[in-house]
Amino acid sequence: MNLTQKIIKSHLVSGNMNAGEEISIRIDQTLTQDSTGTMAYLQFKATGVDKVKTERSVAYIDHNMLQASQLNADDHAYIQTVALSHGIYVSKPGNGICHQVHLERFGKPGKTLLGSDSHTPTGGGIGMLAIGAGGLDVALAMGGAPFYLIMPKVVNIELKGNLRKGVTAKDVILKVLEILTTSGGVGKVMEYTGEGVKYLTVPERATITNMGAELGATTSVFPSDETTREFLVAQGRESDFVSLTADADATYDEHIVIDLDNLAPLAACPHSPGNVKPISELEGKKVDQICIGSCTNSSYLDLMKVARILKGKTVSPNVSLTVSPGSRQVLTMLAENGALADIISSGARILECACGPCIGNGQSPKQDAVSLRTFNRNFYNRTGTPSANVYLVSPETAAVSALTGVITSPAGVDFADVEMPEKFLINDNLILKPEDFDNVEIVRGDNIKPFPKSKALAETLTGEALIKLGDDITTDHIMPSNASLLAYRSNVPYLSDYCLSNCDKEFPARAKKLGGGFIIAGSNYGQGSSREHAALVPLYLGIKAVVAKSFARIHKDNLMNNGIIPLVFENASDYDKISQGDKLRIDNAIDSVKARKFTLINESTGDKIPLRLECGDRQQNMLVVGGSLNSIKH
Ligand code: MIC
Ligand code: SF4
Repeated sequence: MNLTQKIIKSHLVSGNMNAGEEISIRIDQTLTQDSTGTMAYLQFKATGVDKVKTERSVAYIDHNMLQASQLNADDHAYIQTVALSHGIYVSKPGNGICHQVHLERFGKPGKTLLGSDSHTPTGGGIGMLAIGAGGLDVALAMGGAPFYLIMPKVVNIELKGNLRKGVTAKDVILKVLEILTTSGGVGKVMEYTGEGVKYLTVPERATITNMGAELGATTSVFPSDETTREFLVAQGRESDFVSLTADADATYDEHIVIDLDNLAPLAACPHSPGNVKPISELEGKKVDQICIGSCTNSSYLDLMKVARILKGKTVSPNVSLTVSPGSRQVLTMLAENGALADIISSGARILECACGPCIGNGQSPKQDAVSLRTFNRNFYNRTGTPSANVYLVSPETAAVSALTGVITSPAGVDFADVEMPEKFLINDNLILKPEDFDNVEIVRGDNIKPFPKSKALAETLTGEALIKLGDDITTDHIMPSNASLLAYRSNVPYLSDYCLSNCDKEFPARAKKLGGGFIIAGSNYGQGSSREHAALVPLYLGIKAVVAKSFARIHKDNLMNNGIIPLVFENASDYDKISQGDKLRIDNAIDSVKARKFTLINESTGDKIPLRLECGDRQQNMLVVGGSLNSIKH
């Protein structure tokens, strides 16, 4: 067996491990973050379960930190109190980004982790099967329910050789994105093997598994080996180590070889992580802003390299450079060894240990800016500046370019090597343990509104094609997140006025006026975030079905969990037979769900369009009763 199969087998609750069939697995650990957490905890409460049933569940507060009004602090207080009262650990604001902290303090090789954030696969860097999901799925897993997924195909990514100086783990995952594109991982797990693995530290492996989310993959995983053991020893957690690798005769569904020796620095160009070009083709482009950080590239190792490059130098006059350390552990270590002083002295602005600019929570660049970011997503308008162009690069490329003011390759730049520490600085005093608190009173501020409830499926679905979208629509298009909207993540009615506003500002008003209808889309609809709001808000607006050429995994599950039917064109060319404003009808919806075959009648043109529903038996039943929570009540 390969490693993916081994971990799945040891957690299998139902189903057969044949790629494409629905299985369910036991979840050992969960994580939530604040911008998906408030909803997830409201949903957890709706299950009626008192204490979580997992080995470890952690609620992180890391996304929404601006506190420009009381709203953010209301969310933080709700999460802290609701989590502690249900047996969940809390990582307080300032402790760091969920994925970085989880890797440092909680992740265990061979365990399963379900997180209400699409970059949960970061845990694959330490040999976990770590999967991102909507808040409702995470809420159910906290309550002890298994997690349902389609048994993935397993892609072997074999790493040959070793990286040259200036070429990084970020360039490895950018290469994989160049090969597979942003939908090439759907229904698959990326499993890394080969001699190159042993040269990659755990944080570097985590960069690769983190950004594997951009492939649309179920997750990505590295073996747990001597390097993993050393990392856990350095985190004071040697007892959490187990050795895990694929069998020598393991088989895979696909095989990709990446020759690390020949890799060059790369960048993902606007507006997709899959739009990859060599840095050599971009060199000399003037840069206005550089942001170093995010769950992809903010480890001790990353920021030490940045400090070495910046030491004794000054950031270019045209560039605004920000650095957000991934965790308080990283920040404190940099402070203690003097590297922080080197970064500050260069003219960089130090932000708190949080997602910050990555989710558009501050640092929106100026009009038409070129922004270099070490993050994982450069979707249109994610920065909050629609005209900005974001390039995703490694911390080395970012630091070197900050000094020159133009995109510059770090290959050949001389800076002192950085070693992994033998001991990390361990201070868990910002992690609250539920066992230390009795009778916690849940604090629920006015901003925290109930989540919308879906109804049982009607026999006939009618409505207009409210909008017709192209390919690769992201959840940042469907439910934008920026500094002004993030504070309303627990207020679906408020958010509904911004649904799809990145595509068409009139959409929310139209949907409200017409009492809902259909969304028509191209391929890979819903790529990106796990935010369930991209389903809850359409549910609130009365969206009955989304008809697309194909869907991204997490968003499709979120739609079904909330009773919205994700339908796929039987013939992709039928996409052309629907225009915005056409009157659409589906008869016999319940039987169609059971048959997984639908006929969409376009009353405006007379066309009858065959559609299919790609889902398992469980999801069929769920759609009929109107979503996951209704199904559980039944
Ligand atoms: C993201 O990187 O897009 C986010 C913000 O972390 C999201 C979660 C969210 O929208 O709250 C994700 O990756 O799932
Ligand atoms: Fe936070 Fe950005 Fe990572 Fe999402 S991708 S968890 S916003 S740092």
